[in-house]
Amino acid sequence: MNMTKIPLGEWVDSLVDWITVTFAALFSFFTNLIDGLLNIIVDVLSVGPPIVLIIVLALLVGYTSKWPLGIFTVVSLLLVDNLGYWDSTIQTLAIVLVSGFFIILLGIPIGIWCAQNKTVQNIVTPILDFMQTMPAFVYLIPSILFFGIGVVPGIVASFIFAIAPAIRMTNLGIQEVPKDLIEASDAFGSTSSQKLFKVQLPLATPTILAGINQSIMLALSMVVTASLVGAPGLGADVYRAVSQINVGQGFEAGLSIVFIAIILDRITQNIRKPAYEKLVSRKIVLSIVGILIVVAALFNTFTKEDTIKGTGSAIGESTNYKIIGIEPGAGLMAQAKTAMKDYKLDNWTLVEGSSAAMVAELKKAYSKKEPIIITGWSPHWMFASFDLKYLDDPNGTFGGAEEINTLVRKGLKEDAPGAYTILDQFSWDTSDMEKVMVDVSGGMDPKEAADKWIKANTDKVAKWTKGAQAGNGEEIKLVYVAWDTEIASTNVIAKVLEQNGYKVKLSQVEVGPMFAGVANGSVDAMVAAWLPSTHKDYYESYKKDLVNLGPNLKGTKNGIVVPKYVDIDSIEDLK
Ligand code: PBE
Repeated sequence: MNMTKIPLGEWVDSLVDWITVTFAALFSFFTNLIDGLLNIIVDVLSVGPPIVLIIVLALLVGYTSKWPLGIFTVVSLLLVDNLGYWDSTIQTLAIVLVSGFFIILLGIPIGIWCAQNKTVQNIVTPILDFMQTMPAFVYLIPSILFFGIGVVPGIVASFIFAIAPAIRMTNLGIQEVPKDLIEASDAFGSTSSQKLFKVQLPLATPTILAGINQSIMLALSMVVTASLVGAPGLGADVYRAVSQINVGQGFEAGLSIVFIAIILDRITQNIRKPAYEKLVSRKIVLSIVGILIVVAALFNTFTKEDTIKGTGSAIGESTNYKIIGIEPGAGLMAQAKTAMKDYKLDNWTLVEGSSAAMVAELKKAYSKKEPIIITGWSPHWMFASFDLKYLDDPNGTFGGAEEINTLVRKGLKEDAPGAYTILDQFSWDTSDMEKVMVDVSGGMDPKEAADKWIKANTDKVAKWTKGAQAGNGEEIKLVYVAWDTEIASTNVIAKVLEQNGYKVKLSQVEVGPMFAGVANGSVDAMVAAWLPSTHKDYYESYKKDLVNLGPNLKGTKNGIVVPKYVDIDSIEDLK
């Protein structure tokens, strides 16, 4: 049956476009609000040396959940600090606290409303089901467009993902209040707000708190996902570890998340009936915590002023000292970090995320002619779509022109000689690759774009397949990272292999796994090794276990890129 596809995706696209434009002012208000709140919390949490916060948290955990857990808190947080994850931990705590704040602010009133009004409940319940089951990744996409790359889209996505239990449990808690108590309070002629605040809410508190506890745990579970769009913290450490297959770092950062989870869980679970309530009343403890927060905040506002002034550059001020990066494991990111050291860009941060998020951010800034600084590489379609320039790199940190190499697993030559020959002979020019990239960036399916290029370049393809024996439906597994360059090349070579009798399976992975996969033979080949500089580290660690078939493309370039309207020319101008 040949029915036209319902353009649901297109509709959502145009809806999101429309929202992005129409509510731009509102979104930038929220971005600033959330960012501001987050900064305050980070400042407050890091007001003294780590041990201050460790002691405060330990006392709080001990007070709510008995002294052994207090000691556990001290030991575990000292370990986190010792391993070097303290700053990340603060970031993660702050992200969870901000999401938690908004969850409480909105979740409880909505829950109450649901409990009081059947219609509202009937409308809200399916929405909550939808929010909880839609994969959380999906929220990240519009969030980047609305709130830009960084921590804010991560917080928004966590909020959407995590608010449901708070609403549901508030609703449930209130509905579970025994009927006779309600009748009694009605009989005494209490108004509905008296009934709510004096009877329903107090009785529902345990259930409500259980909901908040669950919501906060869910928000914490989102930190790794949020790091894909540039949220810093322990989640970013885990993501970086995956992307570079760094088992040790992954374990350390993961363990730190576990500690934070235990601490937050115990505090929120037991705060209603603290273990030592008889010794010190809850009111006193909460007041002390409140006073500490206020003192820390005041201390910050008075000491902060003069640290920022004097070091600023105009371009730094207007971009918030941010360089928008890509996947944490990319060679380009390692180069950018080295460049920041070489050029002494101490007060700048390199935002980790993904190539797609970086491009989204570029598009957004470009349409408003706002300054933006990104990590970039060529060939790339963005140079055709936007007026961009590389910043001069007088120190040569980004290396010179490079080649993209084809790497295959050992033994492929014997197992699939035809595929080996084609992979070996595969080579094209930047202009070829750009044609495929432009089509893909314009919305064409990568497979289709590859097919189109192949049809238009039969002579080139004939050279690749010359003398190659045809396959017999053997499976060839190709790996690649979702960089625009690699999406283009991998799809083209995949199609050519298919046309020559192979069954090709493509897997999209992170950088480290791409090299590791070819080296350990679990996949057959990749056409994405940028050498000699970009992927030097990966290549050095895996080269003895793989076969290098040489370059498939020459003349690539990496660097720091800005739109032409940005008034600087060299990386040195960022200082
Ligand atoms: N790149 C594109 C990759 C290689 C391909 C420059 C973003 C990297 O930095 O690892």
